[in-house]
Amino acid sequence: MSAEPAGERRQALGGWTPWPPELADLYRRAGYWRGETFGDLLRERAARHPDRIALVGDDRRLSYGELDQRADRLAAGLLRLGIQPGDRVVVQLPNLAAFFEVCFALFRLGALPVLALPAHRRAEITYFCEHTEAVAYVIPDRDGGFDYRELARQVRREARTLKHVLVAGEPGEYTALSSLLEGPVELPEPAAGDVAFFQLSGGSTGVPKLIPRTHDDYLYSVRASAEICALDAGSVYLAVLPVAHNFTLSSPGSLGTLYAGGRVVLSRRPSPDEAFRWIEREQVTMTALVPPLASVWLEAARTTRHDLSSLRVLQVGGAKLSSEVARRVRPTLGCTLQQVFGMAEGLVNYTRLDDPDAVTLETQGRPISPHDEIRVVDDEDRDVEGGQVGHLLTRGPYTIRGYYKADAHNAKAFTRDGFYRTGDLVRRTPSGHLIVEGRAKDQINRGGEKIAAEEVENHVLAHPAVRDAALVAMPDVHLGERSCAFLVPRGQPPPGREINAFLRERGVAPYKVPDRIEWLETLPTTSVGKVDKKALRQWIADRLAQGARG
Ligand code: AMP
Ligand code: DBH
Repeated sequence: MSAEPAGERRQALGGWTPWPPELADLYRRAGYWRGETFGDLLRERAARHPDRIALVGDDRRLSYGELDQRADRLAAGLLRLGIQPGDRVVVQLPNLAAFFEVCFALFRLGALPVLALPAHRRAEITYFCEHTEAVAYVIPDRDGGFDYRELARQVRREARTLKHVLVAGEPGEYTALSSLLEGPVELPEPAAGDVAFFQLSGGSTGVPKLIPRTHDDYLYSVRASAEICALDAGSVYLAVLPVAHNFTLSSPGSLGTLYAGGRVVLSRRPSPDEAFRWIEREQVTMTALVPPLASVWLEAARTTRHDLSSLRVLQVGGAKLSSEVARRVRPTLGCTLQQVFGMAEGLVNYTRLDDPDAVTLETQGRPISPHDEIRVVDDEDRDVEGGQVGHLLTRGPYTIRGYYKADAHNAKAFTRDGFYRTGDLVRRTPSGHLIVEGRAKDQINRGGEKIAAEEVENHVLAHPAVRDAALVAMPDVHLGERSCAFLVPRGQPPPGREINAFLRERGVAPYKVPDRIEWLETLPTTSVGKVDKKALRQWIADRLAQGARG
């Protein structure tokens, strides 16, 4: 454990923006940043209750003691392999216990996990490897019918710094994680003020953005979240969404549950079939879903044979939950709804478990911390009148000051005084609760999966038959939004499926492939000559509404 203040120590890792020293001091004095690392946390819990079960999943049950030991032994093996403190390792694992073994081993070593999602493909993974100069890439052998070994072969051809591919599963051509467990060795002690890992942003620009999170700041958000959600040793948290996602990991998620000494249950798939079985079998008390999944669960719960009565809290977040669906949670599942409006960049808002129904059903909660600074501003960064809709800006003890190695973008994504421009349009109630009213960023929120329009447009523009491209959101009853690509052809437009096949070929994650393609002769522009995406959204929404009527 190291209580050394980050500002007074040379950062091994460049390319990230620490908090200003005055604020770092304030966050330490307020007791938010405690100089504790994730490695310390697990060590302490394992010493206190070694035999208690920490993780359940893929037919394994790991106690706190076992997880702690395996993290140490894996760290030793990784070190022997040549992975050094400060090295970056892209981790792309589904909901397996191995995810935690690997992350805690890297935390102990002071190497930095880069948390990819299982849905990412060659384009994203290669970019993460190159941008972070990663030395290793960790994959499952197969998951959900997809062969990650083949993906690793492709990534390896392009990512020059990559030295190792490690696999959770059958070894084959790659090193199996299980073969790396060695007798524990003396490990370096990372400082709590250092970057612990990289989280991903849904982004709104051409390339995905990486979010550097320190032990100090992330652990504060985890600890405070566990308190807000009243987690304790009796809590059983079911991870349904990918474990690497910020929501599932930290709000309070699996890390919050481990913090509280509870049990984390890992569901490989989010379907009610599998999840309901886990809820009954492990007496799950809490889980977290995106809105479309919440609707599917509510439908399935009406006729299920499984006993779901252990469930006390259902969290819903990642995209706006309609109050109609919100209203069905208690009558159908008999548990408390908690709305969660968060972002991997930091700020997380929760409705509190004892909030009145009006707040829980109609708002997206309020911030974790008394030191979360919130501003709601107009287009010129002037604070709006109370209760008006405006852009949400925030800074605080667990909100980043800049993306990793992204100076040009940071100059736009943060104000000069360090507020993060969330890109969300919100309204603040007199009680300080936020209501998400829309979005100003160029992004599609496809049922909680964020798609950066520009990133997809760039991929589409690489197709020889496409002259111009604009990706916009279109309304969808199930997912809230889906993506529609408006394309201008060079000559004869090819069939839309050819464009989509082209994107898959380029290794773009499937959720980013446009749900619909419309060909136009030109893209409409605004008076200042920018593509008029508002008009395109309106056009496709009208078109869909007509279709629904007619
Ligand atoms: P990211 O920055 O990729 O982690 O995505 C965070 C974004 O997801 C937020 O800025 C919002 O746009 C969106 N989001 C998350 N939770 C909610 C919610 N409960 N309601 C509406 N939007 C949400
Ligand atoms: O959507 C998100 O990114 C999100 C949602 C809820 C998040 O990062 C979080 C909670 O921490």
